[in-house]
Amino acid sequence: MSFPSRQIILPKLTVRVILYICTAAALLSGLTAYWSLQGPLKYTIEHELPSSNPSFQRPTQQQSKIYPSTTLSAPSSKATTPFSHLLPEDLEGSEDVELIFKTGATELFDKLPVHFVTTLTHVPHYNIFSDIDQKVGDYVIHDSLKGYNRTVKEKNSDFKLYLELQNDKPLRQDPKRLGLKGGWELDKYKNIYTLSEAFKMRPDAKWYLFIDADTYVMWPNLLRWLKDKDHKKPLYFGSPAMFKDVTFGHGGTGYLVSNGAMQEVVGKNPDVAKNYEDEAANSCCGDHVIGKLFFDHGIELTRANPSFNGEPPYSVAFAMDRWCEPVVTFHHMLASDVEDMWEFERENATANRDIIFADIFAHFVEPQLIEERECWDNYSENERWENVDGRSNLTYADCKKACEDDEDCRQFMFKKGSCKTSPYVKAGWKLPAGDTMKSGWLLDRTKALREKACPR
Ligand SMILES: *[C@@H]1O[C@H](CO)[C@@H](O)[C@H](O)[C@H]1NC(C)=O
Ligand SMILES: *[C@@H]1O[C@H](CO)[C@@H](O)[C@H](O)[C@H]1NC(C)=O
Ligand SMILES: *[C@@H]1O[C@H](CO)[C@@H](O)[C@H](O)[C@H]1NC(C)=O
Ligand SMILES: CC(=O)N[C@H]1CO[C@H](CO)[C@@H](O)[C@@H]1O
Repeated sequence: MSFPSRQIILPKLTVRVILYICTAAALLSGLTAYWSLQGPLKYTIEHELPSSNPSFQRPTQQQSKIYPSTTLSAPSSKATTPFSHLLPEDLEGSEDVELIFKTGATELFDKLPVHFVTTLTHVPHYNIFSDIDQKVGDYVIHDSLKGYNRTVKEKNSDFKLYLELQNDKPLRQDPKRLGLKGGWELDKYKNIYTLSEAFKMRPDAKWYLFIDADTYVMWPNLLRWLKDKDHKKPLYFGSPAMFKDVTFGHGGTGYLVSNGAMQEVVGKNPDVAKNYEDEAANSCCGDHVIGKLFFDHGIELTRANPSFNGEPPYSVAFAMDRWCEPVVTFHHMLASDVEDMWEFERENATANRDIIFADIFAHFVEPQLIEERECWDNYSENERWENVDGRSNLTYADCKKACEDDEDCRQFMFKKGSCKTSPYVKAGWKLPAGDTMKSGWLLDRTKALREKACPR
């Protein structure tokens, strides 16, 4: 069975994102060269790290949160304790990783707070960067663009939102209520300053993981994944995307940088971000600027997909290629998705065993698969026919037959005039009431997927 080796990221964005497509349409045109290169895993296997001290220290003042206690135990008023069945040594290595969230003032309150009660209850070191200095409770949010050339900020129209945010701050107006736009235009300028500031704030972390506010990290999986990697080497991991001939780690999927790489790039030149201001202005996106930065310093991206994964559980393309691989990240996670995944992880994370894609399938996808669903987008991608003359009278049954006749097909989607099939299995999403799209799965074939046992 053969799968497409290159897939476009943008058309695969979630339905929720597609709802905003009108706003984004103008921008999409500039992004047609933004590809994700899927393929088999290829990790550089490094020698074993010395085992680190599992006891958790009080973080320094520049941490985004001042931790109330020196242990990971939750206050007793909480119903459950995160990973209560895991021993501290199962989270060994937490001290070595700095987690960096990159967000923006217009989305922050929608996406970030859920992490305060989930992810960040067991991540001891992190920082949050946005486009304005602010606080959320005890959490300090840093303005990632403070150091950006002032004259340029005032002249470049991409900074319109940034200047508005700073001007409106004393007025205490929520940017969401004001309907401020321009978050996307501003975004690409943030990554490089976020990277250099994060390093200056904590230069002794072994690893720096950069994610967005709608990224979910499976923390115990990440720590295990890091165990055979050498932080002293200049390493840059991520899920490959490409722009202007530079392969870079896709930002929402998360990119991971070793201390060795940080020393090489920022340690030796603390003002390096300034040199990339022009690059940012001419780039599609901030994660590309990071790729260019490392490329210019001779550090190439090491492929970390499918473990570093750009989809939420409902649009992951399940097939054999990733079935037994550990999951490290999910992207496009709404706050409720983060909570769901957190509960699942809390129940299912075990000391010596990764949560793999097959586990996600079993918990999030398979229970949802029934023969057919009305008003449902199953994200099938291979076109069988679409609005072709004379095809408009073809039916759901014709579409199902097209899938059955193709031995690789596992699911299909039908809407009048259009039939799409797919070798992957995806749960997909319920559509707004009244939508006539209908999805079907060939259950004998989706069950066959489950028969593959993974080595444990
Ligand atoms: C900021 O940019 C302006 C215009 O490009 C330049 O003249 C100025 O030297 C820059 N300032 C700094 C501090 O780099
Ligand atoms: C995960 O935890 C749930 C309980 O929340 C349990 O029902 C399920 O069997 C577990 N899944 C796995 C793969 O262990
Ligand atoms: C579908 O429509 C085309 C022309 O619109 C016609 O030629 C064909 O016979 C129709 N097929 C069926 C199965 O009704
Ligand atoms: C995610 C995705 O590709 N969804 C598609 C499902 O099928 C409809 C109809 O063809 C497309 O419009 C969606 O884009």
